[in-house]
Amino acid sequence: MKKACIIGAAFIFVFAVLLLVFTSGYDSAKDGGTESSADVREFEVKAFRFGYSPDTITVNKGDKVRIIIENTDTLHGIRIPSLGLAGNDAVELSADKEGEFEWFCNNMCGQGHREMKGRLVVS
Ligand SMILES: [Cu+2]
Repeated sequence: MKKACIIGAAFIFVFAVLLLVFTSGYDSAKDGGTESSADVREFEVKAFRFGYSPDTITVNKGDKVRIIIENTDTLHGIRIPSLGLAGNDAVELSADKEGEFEWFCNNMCGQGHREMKGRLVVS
């Protein structure tokens, strides 16, 4: 009978420890998520026939970046083929790789479409 009590107490102890580990792990993951979403660097880029303003954005390696695209005359968007990204209203990325990444217009918008270019610089 005494042995059963000890086993029962051990179970309760293990359960309490697991609960503590689980809840503390959950809290820190939640805090991390909140922090990272607050740390996103936002840039507004105007897209027009046939260019971007600004046409160069410079960020630091490791930054979380959101480029918000304001299509001023018709639908343009941004496409960054070297990063496999494209968006009409916004492009989001983690700038994990250093370098210069050229972007292009994401939608056929007229004769100057192919000349529409910009640059994301990660240093
Ligand atoms: Cu275009």
